[in-house]
Amino acid sequence: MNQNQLEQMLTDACKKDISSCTDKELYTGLLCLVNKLSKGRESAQGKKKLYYISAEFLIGKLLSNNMINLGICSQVKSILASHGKDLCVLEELEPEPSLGNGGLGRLAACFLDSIATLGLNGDGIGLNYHFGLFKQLFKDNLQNEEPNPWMENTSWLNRTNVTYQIPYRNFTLTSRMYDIKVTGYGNRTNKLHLFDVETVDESLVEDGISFDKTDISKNLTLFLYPDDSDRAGQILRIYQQYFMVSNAARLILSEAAAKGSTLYDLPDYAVIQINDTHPTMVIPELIRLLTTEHGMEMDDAIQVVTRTCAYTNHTILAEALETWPMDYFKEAVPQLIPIMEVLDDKVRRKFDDPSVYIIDKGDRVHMAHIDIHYGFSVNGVAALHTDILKKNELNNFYRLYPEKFNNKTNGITFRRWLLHCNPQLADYISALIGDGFKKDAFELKKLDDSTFTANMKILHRLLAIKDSKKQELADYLKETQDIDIDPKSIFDIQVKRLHEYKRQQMNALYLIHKYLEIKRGSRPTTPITAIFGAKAAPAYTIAKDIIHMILCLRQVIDSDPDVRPWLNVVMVNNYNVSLAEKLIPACDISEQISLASKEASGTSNMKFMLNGAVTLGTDDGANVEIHELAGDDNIYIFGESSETVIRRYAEGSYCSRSYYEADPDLKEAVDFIISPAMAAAGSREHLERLYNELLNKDWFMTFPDFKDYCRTREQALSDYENRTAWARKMLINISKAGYFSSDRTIEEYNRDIWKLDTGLAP
Ligand code: B1H
Repeated sequence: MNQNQLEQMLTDACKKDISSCTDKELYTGLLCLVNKLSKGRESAQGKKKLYYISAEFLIGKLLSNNMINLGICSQVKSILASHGKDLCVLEELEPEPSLGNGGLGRLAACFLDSIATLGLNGDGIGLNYHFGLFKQLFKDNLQNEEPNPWMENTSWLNRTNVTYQIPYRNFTLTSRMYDIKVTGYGNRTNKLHLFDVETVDESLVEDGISFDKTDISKNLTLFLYPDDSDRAGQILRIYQQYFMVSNAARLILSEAAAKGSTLYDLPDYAVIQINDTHPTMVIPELIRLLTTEHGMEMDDAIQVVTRTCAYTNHTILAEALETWPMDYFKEAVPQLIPIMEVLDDKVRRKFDDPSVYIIDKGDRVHMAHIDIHYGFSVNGVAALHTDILKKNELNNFYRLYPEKFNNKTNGITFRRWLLHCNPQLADYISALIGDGFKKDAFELKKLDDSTFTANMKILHRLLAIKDSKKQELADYLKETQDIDIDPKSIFDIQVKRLHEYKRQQMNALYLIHKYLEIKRGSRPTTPITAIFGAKAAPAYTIAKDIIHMILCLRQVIDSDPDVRPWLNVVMVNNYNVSLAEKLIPACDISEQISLASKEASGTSNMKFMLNGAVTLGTDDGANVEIHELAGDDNIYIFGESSETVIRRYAEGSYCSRSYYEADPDLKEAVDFIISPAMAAAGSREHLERLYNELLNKDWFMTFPDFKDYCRTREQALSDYENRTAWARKMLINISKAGYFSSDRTIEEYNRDIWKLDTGLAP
C-alpha cells in the first residue's frame, strides 16, 4: 500500500481531515484502521491447534506494535508528521491493559507474538480482568494501590457471540468470550480469547482495591489475583481459575469437534500448554466433560487428556507452588472432586511414594502433581532452572518420567523490545548488517566482527544512540512523574516485581554504602543514577517495607547537597510494560541480582542485553546463558553459586548476623536503615521490621553476597569510564542476543512439544 492510499484510509477511519482531528480522534481512527488491516491473513489452519492457557497476558499497549507488525509504522509516522502530529503523543492516550504481574504474563504475550509471526495455528486463552493488576501510587513513601480501568468503548477488545454456562456448587455463571486480534510480524493473525461474566459490578470496588468477596457473579473478573491472604480471597482464586479452564475446555472441545474430531483423537486436533499451575484444573475439567457430556470411559478420557496437555513450570519457590485444601474445591467446584480422587488413586496404585501423590495427607491438592502425572511434557524456562527441577525440586518425578522433562529457555519478541522501543538502534543495526535480523534474530551475530567491534566510529555512534535514549527517558520522567535525572550520569536500573529473592534490598544496601562513602569524600568519576521500578503484592509486608526503605533512602539522598550531585536514587511510580519500553533502551547497567537458583529465568535481562546494557548479575536463571554467550569480559557476575546456595538451604545453618558482625561496611549499611535520618523520612515501624528481618532471617541470603556485589559493581563503574571499551561490551551483548528471540523459543516448543504444521498459509 502506498502512502497516499494509507492516508486516505486513515482519513476515512477518522471520518474527517487528519489535520482537524483531536489527538483522541486520531488515536481512535488509527485503532480502527489497524483493526481493519489486521483482518489480513489467517495463520496456517492445520488440523492441530495450540491453546496457550494462562491466567496472565501482559500484552502492553498494542497500537504501535500492531503497526510495526503490519509494516505500516514508519509510513503512519510520516503521515502524522506531515499534519503536525506526533505518534508518541497518541501512544500516551492508549490505556495499558495490566492483565499480568510480571515475567510470566509478559512471556505469554511475547509468545503470542511469535506464534502468529511464525504462522502457527495457536490462540491464547485467559480472563478479562476489568481492573487487571493495581495501579501503584506512592504516598508518604509507601505504596498505595488503586484500580486500573483499561477498557474503553473503542478498544482492541471484540465481543463475540460465544457464551457458556459454567457450573459452580450452588449457581451457574453465563460466560462471554472477548477476542483481541494478535497480529504477527508480516500480518498473520491469531486470537487471544478473554472470558468474562456480564454481571460483574465495578462499583463494588471501594477504598483502593478492596471489594466484597462474597458475590462471585459480581466480582469474579474484577482483578487479577485479588488479594489471596485470606480464605475468601483464596476461594475466589479457585472460582477464577475454574472459570478460565472450564470455558477453555468447552471451546477446545467444540473447535475440535467442528473440525471432525471424534474426541478420542483430540491430541491430533489440540495441544494445550498450561502456563504454570493456575490453569491446571483444565485437566480434571476436560476429563469431566469427556466422561459426563461425551460418554467417554474414564480411562479413555484420562489417556486422551494426558496426550493433549503440557505443563510449564516457572518457579521453584515453595510459596508459589499452588496447593489447595480439598475443602475449597468442595465449596466451589465439587464436581471436580470425584475426578481428582480417581487421578490420585491411580497414582497411589502405581507409585509407592507419598511425595508424588496428588492429594496429600493433610488433604491438600498439589496442582503441579496433576500436571506432571497427567500431561505429556514438563518444561522449565532456562537451562539452570530445568536442571534444578530435574536434580532437586522435581527429582522424584524426573525419576518416574525422565522422557517428559525438557528445557525451553525463555525469549522475548524483538518487535516490541527492539524495533518498537528502540527504533534508533534497530535502524542503525540495519544500516550495519541489513534487515535480515528482523526475521532471523541470529543474524545479529554478524555484529560480532572486528569490522564493527574495532571500529571507533561505530562504537561512538552506539554510545550516541544510548545517550539519546537516556535523554528521552530523562525528559519523559520529568514530564510525567516530575523526577529529575541527569542524562550524563550512569543509568543503573533494576526493574521487576518486588520480591525478596530478587534482592532489591541488596541493591539498596549497596546504595547506602555508596552514599556513606561519597559523604566521606570518595566521589565517583561519573555521577550515578540508580533507578528502581517495582510493584509489591498488596499483602506482601516485607516487599512493601523494602519499597518504603528505597523511597526513604531516595528522600535522604535527594536532600543531601553533598551527595546528590553524585548519586541519585529514584523509584519510578507504577512500573509497567510502557515504562519498561522507555527505561530499558536507556540503561547502562542491568541489575539481575537474584539469589542464585531462585530466578527461574528472568526476561528483562534479555531485553536489557538486546538494547546494549551490560549485565551485573548472579549466575542464575537465564543469566547463566547470557554469561556463556557474552563471555566473561562482557558481563559482571558475582555471588555464590546455585550449588552453594542449595547446599546452604539443605544444611539450614545460615546465620545472617554472623556476616553482619564480620563485615563493618555491611553492618554500617544495615544499621543505616534504622538511622534517625531514615526514620525522619518515613515510618520507624516499617524500617525496623525490615532491619529485623535482615538481621534475624535474611532468607534470601543478601549478606553473604554483599561484599562481592559491591566489589563487582565498583568494577563495572570503573570500566564504564573507558567509553570505547564499554561500547564494545555493549555491541558484543547485542550481537549475542539473537538466541533470546521468542521466535527461537517458540520454534523449540513447536519442534519438541506442540508439533503443529509450520506450512504458512498462502
Ligand atoms: C514467574 C511466577 C508467578 N514464576 C505465581 N512464577 C503467581 C507465580 O500470582 N501468582 O500466583 C504469579 C507469578 N512468575 C516468573 O516467570 C519467573 O519468576 C521468572 O524468572 C520467569 O522469567 C518468568 C517467565 O518464565
